[in-house]
Amino acid sequence: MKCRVCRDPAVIKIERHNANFCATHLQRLCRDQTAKAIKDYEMFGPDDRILVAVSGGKDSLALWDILIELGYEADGLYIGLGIGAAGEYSDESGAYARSFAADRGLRLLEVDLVAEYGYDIPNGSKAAKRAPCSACGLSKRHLFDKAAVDGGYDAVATGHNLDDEAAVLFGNVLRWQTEYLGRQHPVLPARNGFPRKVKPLVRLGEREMAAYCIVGGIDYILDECPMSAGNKHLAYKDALNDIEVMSPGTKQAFYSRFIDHAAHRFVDEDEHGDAVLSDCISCGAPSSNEICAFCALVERATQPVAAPTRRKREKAEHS
Ligand code: Q46
Ligand code: ZN
Ligand code: ZN
Repeated sequence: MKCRVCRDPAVIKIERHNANFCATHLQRLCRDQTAKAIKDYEMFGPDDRILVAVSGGKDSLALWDILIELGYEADGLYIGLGIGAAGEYSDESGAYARSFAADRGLRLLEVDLVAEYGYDIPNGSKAAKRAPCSACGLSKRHLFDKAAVDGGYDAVATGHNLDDEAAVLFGNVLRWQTEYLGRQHPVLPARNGFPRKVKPLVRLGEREMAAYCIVGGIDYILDECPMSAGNKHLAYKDALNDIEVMSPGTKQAFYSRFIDHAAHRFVDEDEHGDAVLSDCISCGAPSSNEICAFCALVERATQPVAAPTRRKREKAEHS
């Protein structure tokens, strides 16, 4: 197996390009594909300051590395979510993010949910009666937006890759959730007081991102989030991978052609897109209600869990 570019021994075969790549040319491919996505979708310019949402996983660390290699000014933000037994999954993820930043002299901002807001995702989501990923997504979105606005960043960049985005698109299409289809574009412009959001890795798959980290000596947390079990997107990814084996390139075509030719048709379906917002009376963030969804979540997540009623106790004892 030889590299398509230099004929040295290859480290990866990428079926959808019908080509093999050595370590050097895999790195170049990943950087070129990211640069192409940034340019084609007009994500940001050379003088923009970028805030990278860093989880300690392969995608976000690879993204941060690539942006720095491409010459962008990019800081990271890690949010401690308190996930895992005694928060240990989050502690470990944070350690990878910190050591990546320290080794390269990069600036990593941090927010800790427990220390600063009084709840973690496993317990807070239960108290607020929300699915963990829903409470987690809401918390992360709010805190990334806030950090970007407070820090004067021009865009928030996340490490969503082609597999992630194709799986979300697949799920939205299966159920024809047209209001979500309008928000699948890899660039959401700044509006209503929210910062611009971009996904520069949409031309790269999960395997390439893992290989990019391995050949570049980027250590990342290998375990999936323990709360992701049962997540429908994992099943959608598996289904798309089966199709990809039969027909390499389908995943990329499914996603890119939708974005390039059809996504604009659904923008008006996003009912929140042009809503007139006021300031949350608690935190000042843009909100369609008096209190924003995040502050409402914090309020519910930090409420002491009510003791079970006598009826529930008796039911539990007899079950
Ligand atoms: S971290 Fe959070 Fe993910 Fe874990 S709880 Fe769900 S949303 S799966 S990207
Ligand atoms: Zn090569
Ligand atoms: Zn608020």
